[in-house]
Amino acid sequence: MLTVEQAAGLLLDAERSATDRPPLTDQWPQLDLATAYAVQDETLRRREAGGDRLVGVKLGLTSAAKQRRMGVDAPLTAWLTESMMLAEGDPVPLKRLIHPRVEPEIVFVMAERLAGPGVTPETALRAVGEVRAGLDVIDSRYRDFRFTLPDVVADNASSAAFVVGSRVRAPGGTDLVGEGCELEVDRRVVDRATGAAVQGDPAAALALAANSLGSRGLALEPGWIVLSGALTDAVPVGPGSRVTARYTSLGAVTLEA
Ligand code: 0L1
Ligand code: MG
Repeated sequence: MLTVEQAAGLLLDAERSATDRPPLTDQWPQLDLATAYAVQDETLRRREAGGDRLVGVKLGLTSAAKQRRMGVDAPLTAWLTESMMLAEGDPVPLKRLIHPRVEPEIVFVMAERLAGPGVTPETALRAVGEVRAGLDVIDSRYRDFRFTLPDVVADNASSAAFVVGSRVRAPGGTDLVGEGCELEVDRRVVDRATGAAVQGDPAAALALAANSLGSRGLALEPGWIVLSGALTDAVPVGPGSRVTARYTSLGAVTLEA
């Protein structure tokens, strides 16, 4: 059994020392989802106390295929902070990561506040200012990416870094469900998907985030970035890797390691 504060400290220590660890639930089997979100919030509080700034939210495990692979049965939300932001062309900070993987995502930039309950994909999109391409760099603090849903919630959905593409699309002008994406590693296409892979519709994932935050008395705020969830499987990155997500209308975004 651990306290929320102890669990947050263990996860941040693992992140800061780039050292993997066993899942929290090995020593705290009673960890439930509400407590796991309290641990996640405590890690955010400590990041902010250290000078970091909240810039948005990411959804994780939004596709049924990825949920099956990771052995969990629901999507989750987690916090994005300024220190996780990479600019296009920045290298993936391999030295401070354990076993990073990269996955393509559709990114929303909020124009207006959006709070559940009752948010639908349609009402969610009305609060969006921009749609962009993105890449999410994940780096579970758990050895071999072995975790339960409460473990990964506490670990802020394996957050490590992300990049947002420069091409801007208006939400109304983009067929998000049909938006195609090719994932290239070292200039070779390794996977393909459309926006339908993200909860059937990335706008549905956005609504899910607003409703989930709403149930905790929180909201998506104007200016926030929302990573809506991976379209394909994540690919490992190592020294010299180059990963590109090439979208049909959102343009391309690349990370090099
Ligand atoms: O962004 C994500 O979907 C990550 C969710 C956590 C699961 C993982 O580490 O693969
Ligand atoms: Mg992701």
